[in-house]
Amino acid sequence: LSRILRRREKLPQYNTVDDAIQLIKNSKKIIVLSGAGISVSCGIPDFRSKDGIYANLQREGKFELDDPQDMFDKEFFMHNPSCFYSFAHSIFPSNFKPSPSHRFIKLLEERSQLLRNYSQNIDTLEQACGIENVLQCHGSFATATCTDPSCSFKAPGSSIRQAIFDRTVPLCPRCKERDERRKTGKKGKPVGARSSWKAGDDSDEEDEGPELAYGVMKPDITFFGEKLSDEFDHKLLQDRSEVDLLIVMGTSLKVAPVSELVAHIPHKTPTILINRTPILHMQMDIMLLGDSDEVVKYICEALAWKLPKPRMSHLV
Ligand code: CNA
Repeated sequence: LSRILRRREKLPQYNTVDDAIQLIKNSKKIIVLSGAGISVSCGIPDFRSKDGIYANLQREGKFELDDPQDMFDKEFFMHNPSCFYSFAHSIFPSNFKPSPSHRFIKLLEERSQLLRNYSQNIDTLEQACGIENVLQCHGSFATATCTDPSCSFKAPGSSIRQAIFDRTVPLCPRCKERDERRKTGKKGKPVGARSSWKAGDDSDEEDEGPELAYGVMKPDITFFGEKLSDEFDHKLLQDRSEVDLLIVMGTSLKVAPVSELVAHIPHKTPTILINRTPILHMQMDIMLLGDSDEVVKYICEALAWKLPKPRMSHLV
């Protein structure tokens, strides 16, 4: 559609790799919409590739999920947090290094060409790479919050790190303290959290119907069934009038509302997709198909740009 509209309005058409290179060279307000694909070369699988997390969860079958998406579903988590915590160690940002694709985004920022990086990733590799103008649309492991809405205790992600690697469920220290006080004051059963939750333990302590995981610490990553922060809408509203190029990188654009960003920017804004697989449900002006690291290296070579050295300053 954007092509047709642009043709009708006699706006320039963009089709080739050279067009992409010139657009990247000359644009001053670039939005980069990135996804799990740009962290695959760092050793973090994406969701939907054939060797991604969903396929692995299905293949291994050890978590007995009806749908692999349940692993990141809020309602499922509230019934069975131990399932997520048996698995979370494999995606927790620890020794991962930013990829050339992250460094390319940093380079755009250093060149004052980056309007904003809208990242769907939760691995905090943007911060590790020193990208400042980033919005982590789906949150990150940098912080964690208690699932009990009457508590909502917030702590740094590092406070649940050990539990993640031990594959146990981290309980909220504030709720634990409150429960202790209740117990000693003999004021009855604590609300929600079971004090002895362990990975793989999904037995009910008492047969009182399904118990919800109140009083459990949950990393501040957006699960299915959770709303995005208002910041996404606010920033997009602000950026859509300024953006002069959209680069979509390493994402299947299957997760709304972030995927809708593409439709919310003006149709005259050129769009470039850098991805291993094509995207057919949304119109892009130019598709550069392949590993994003290789594509950005090619672009940098053509422009005689040097990728910045990776910085390693982990948030978690
Ligand atoms: P996705 O749906 O798994 O899509 C990933 C896309 O990247 C696919 O289209 C792949 O073809 C493509 N791809 C894979 N490897 C490469 C590569 N080397 N170079 C270029 N493209 C590649 O993941 P999305 O990001 O689209 O989905 C959004 C989800 C994924 C968000 O909610 C994230 O939180 C979630 N996620 C994040 C991480 C992470 O933080 N690293 C990892 C896994 C999932």
